[in-house]
Amino acid sequence: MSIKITAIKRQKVALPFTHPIKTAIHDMRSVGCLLVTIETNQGVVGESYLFTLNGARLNAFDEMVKGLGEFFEGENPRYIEGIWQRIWSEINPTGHKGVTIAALSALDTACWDLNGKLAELPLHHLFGACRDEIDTYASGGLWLTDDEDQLKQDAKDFLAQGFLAMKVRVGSTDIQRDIKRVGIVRDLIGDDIQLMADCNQSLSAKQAIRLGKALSPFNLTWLEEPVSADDLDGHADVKTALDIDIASGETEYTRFGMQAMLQKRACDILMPDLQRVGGLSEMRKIAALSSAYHVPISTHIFTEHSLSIAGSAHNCVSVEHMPWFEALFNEEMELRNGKIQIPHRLGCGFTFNHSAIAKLRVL
Ligand code: SMN
Ligand code: MG
Repeated sequence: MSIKITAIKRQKVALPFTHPIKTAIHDMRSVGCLLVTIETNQGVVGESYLFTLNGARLNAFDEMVKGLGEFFEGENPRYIEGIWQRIWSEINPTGHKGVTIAALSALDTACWDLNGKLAELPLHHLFGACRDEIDTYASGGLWLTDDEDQLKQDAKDFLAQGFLAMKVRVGSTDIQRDIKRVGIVRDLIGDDIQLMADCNQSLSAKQAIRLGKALSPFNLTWLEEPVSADDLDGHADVKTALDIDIASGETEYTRFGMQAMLQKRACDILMPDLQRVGGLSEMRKIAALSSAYHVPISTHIFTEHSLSIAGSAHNCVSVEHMPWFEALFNEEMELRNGKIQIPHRLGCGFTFNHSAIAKLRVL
């Protein structure tokens, strides 16, 4: 019996945070997730998800997954590249950024999960592996809303969990406050732990250069999204003016968006986001494109589902560790000596925990 996709199932859940948190541009109380399951005539399934902050406009994403899911129904999942291209052509009038691409991303990644299971391989083995563990940094804390005590507590918690790197949010309207906050974290963690700082696009190029210079005593691993994601020239100006590496790319879509960033020399480290790039198919192309520019990549959020890229893209230097979605899965990410172990389970290696999901509030 040849393998055939029989249905695409969708489910909406909310994962509330313990308290509201902020970056320079995000005000967050929860994430709303759309869980996507591809079913087949052989019982094997592929799973993935997308999310919106606070569950905002999740219904629009749900509708788009429903619409694009029709391209998968009745198809052989092994022809994933053909399905991707048919969808790319079909969505031309709707657009090659935003909701269409997020929906395509979730379906594509679920289809890769399915293909890994069919091949009876972990995805990094199917893609061609280069490593079994990857550097990571703790990102689920050190928010712009954190006061001095909370910053210290978050940093202590990260160290206790075994992280050797962490990211602090900056980009507030008060540059002195940003400098102070980075100093507090650096003092607490010492010189041997890596520290990154994320401006979340809130600064002008001049402000970012001023902040970057003022932060130079704190030996940051990178300064992230210093200016508006649309301002590639501004990115390049900041990158040229500062010694510190500039990381960016989480807001950009598909290899075409990344190509523009690379051509403009907008960053030292490219940060593709699985939901925004178009799924694992597109993420692999972006890793290869970036390597042609000698630019390393570090994946954005989606930790569990980006590990196959970390295990197969030689120029992937780290993954962001975001714990927000852990409750969705039966399996846990494993941190050993500060590195995430790339699972040797089949497909993406993370399966939906249906009993836990049933208890989450369905939106
Ligand atoms: C970020 C993005 C989206 C939500 C929260 C935080 C941030 C990061 O830019 O890179 O972690
Ligand atoms: Mg960021």
